[in-house]
Amino acid sequence: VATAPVNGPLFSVDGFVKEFIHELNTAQGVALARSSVNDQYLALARTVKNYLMARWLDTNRKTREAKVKTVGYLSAEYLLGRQLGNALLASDLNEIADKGLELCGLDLVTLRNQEVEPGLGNGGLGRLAACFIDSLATMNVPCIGYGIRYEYGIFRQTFVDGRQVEQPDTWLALGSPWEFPHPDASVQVNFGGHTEKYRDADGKERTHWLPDWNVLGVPYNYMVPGYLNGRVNTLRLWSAQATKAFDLPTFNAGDYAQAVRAQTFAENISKVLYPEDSTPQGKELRLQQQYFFVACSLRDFIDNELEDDFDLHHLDERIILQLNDTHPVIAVPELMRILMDEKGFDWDEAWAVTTKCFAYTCHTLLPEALEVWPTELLGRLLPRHLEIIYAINEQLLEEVREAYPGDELRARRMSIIAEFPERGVRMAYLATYAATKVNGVAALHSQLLRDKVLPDFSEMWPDRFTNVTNGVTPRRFVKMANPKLSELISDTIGGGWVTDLERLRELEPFADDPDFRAQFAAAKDWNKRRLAEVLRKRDGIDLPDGHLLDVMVKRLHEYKRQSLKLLHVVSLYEQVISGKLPVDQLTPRTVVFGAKAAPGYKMAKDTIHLINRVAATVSADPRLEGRLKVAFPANYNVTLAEKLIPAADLSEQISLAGMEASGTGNMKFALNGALTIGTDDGANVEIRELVGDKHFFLFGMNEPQVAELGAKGYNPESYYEDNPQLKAALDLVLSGHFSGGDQHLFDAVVYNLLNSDRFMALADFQSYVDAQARVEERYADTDAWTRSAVLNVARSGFFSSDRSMREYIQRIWHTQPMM
Ligand code: DL6
Repeated sequence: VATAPVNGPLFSVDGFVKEFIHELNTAQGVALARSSVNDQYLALARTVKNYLMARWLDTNRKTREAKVKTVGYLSAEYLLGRQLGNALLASDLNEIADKGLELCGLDLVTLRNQEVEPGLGNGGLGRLAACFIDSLATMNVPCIGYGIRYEYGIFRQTFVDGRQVEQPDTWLALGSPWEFPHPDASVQVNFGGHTEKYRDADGKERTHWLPDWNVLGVPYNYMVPGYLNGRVNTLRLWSAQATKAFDLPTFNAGDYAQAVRAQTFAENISKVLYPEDSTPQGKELRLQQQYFFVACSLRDFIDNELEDDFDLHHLDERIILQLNDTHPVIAVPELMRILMDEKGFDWDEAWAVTTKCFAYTCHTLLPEALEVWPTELLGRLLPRHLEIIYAINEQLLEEVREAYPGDELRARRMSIIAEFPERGVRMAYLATYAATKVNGVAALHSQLLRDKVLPDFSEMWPDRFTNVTNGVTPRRFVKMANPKLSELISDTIGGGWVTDLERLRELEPFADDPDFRAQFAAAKDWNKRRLAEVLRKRDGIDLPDGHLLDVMVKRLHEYKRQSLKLLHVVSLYEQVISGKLPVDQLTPRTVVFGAKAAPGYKMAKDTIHLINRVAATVSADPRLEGRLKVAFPANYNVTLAEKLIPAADLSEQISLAGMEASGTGNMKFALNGALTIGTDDGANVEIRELVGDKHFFLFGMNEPQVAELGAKGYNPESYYEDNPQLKAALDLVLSGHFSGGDQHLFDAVVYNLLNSDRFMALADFQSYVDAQARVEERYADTDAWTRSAVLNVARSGFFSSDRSMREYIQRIWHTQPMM
């Protein structure tokens, strides 16, 4: 699908070198001989950007001219990862850049490593958004990603004495070559104040919002290049600025702090990403962020992307606004407000348009992760929006009462306004009522969403609910992250799989080909050596050769059950040091954890501390003879994921069934030839169905069993009492063995498991240990293991985000790719 060259000179190595040196000299103002690695990286980034530029302008022009429907993806998070490698891949410039830089005496890998990744997301939800926009560009589908340009992204995690200490993420400090600020296109966003009623010229009652403060949203555009297709979509992130730079008289009077107070206040809005994964903090600033970016985005689309004379009654013909979780849901009353208060629509007209323009994706099952904004706060920040929400709710309740006469309890259950523990707006209900479609992110999740989270809504509007199982981009997570495996796949079945991932199926017969398996295993070994080098340099961690690489990387959360993995490690260790298990019977294994905890989440931080203490003790104990090692590199991020996942043998997906909405790490591991040990949760269910039971290590209770145990009354301590292996592991922690003799350091973690264990780690312990024994058995048979690994790759093509996007397009968005 290569397109005609748009700006020619870069197509030759000479052309590349000229452009690169030109950028170095003119944009960085240095000669090659005097340039730093950062100068070189910036010049290279600009060179690639220049190459993409003509395509970007071309995409924008054609899309405008075609007046086609665009996807407006509204997401508070985009966890993009490094940009350079992806841009080189998308534009097929890797080889030219490599050769050109060599002529300059430089090394492409070194320059790529100079880039600081924009960590504008917390985890799965933000990374999913990044995968989706990559797929849409690759599939030629018009899309604008809208979000926030946080000055500080997800915190940089460090460990001090094994405890997590957060550092600010200064991703912009060394320059940000990928963005295009457009202060000239800034948008004003209002907050606070009150509303007033008045009569318009036709005598109709209308409402004014008289806000009392405002900020400016400055758009920063980023390129989203499609893979080798010449399309470059746009990601538009908003940065908050004060409407007034600073107060000059106050400044001149010497009160410098007061002079910039308003500016600081305004700019705080896009200062920092909320480091929360699944529990909302009732923070005013967060609601400001949410309204800020959706208000900017709607204004931008209506004023700048549509023709001046466009009739907004047909807005749905030009945009579908996808709500990535509840964070952007305030866009619903905002669109109603624009249509009614600014464009003169009646309520019914505005509602008819609004309900055609939104679709909502829910990404959670945890009740505490469903946002509820106190009406007091919402009314104070956005008084007009609260009025509109009340009116929407009245209409909803009227419909409910009409459909279920006399069922007042149901009406109360379905109300958008919660009355307890305080009066608040249930954003998920608002989204569900307003959206054309509501989807969960894996088959099991969508079913539980219908049956348990939104049962009344799904009963009343069954057709509104659908499932789209998540996916990941094969460009970044296979082609770029795993070059050796990609080469092997392309040599075997051709290169078409990169944009048609189901073609990986063609690899199935090769699982039985010893030659192919040997090459497959060689690629895995290469990835392990590459990882070893990264961890040595980055973290001072030595990765032993020849170990089963057992990896658990994801946010630290109790429901994900890092503690269960840790109990397994402690148990293996305990059995060896107590003489129950001869060390030579232990499968040589390195367990790698990677996890950030939300800074305010004490249990998660205590668990990190314990993991680090166990890692230090186990790895240093000579009795283990190098057979068991635990590594916990700090600051797990997309860049590290790209090295860790391709090297892994075993993927740990061990959440309590019914808790993980989907997971996307699980897909990345399977696509890179790791076998999964996992529960029947989220997308694990579909992975297991596709790769086959034999090639997936299932353990633990399923969701109905979890529900049954919960209903019966769960007593974690009984598992401790009844299972000597589990008891010995927990007792070892309680003995102070991992805490220099301090018997109470980890009380919070251990007694939480013994007394409460909300996510039933102890109930699933034995089943997990048994599954790990099956893992070891299979691993001992190298051929059988590699065969399973090949089949995991061959059968995981379904998990491409291109497939997810196709499903959204067909069932939710009804957009068309451009030719
Ligand atoms: O859908 C993307 C991702 C899922 O894969 C994870 O299972 C899920 O935990 C995550 N959800 C969130 C929830 N945030 N909120 N609210 O991050 O979404």
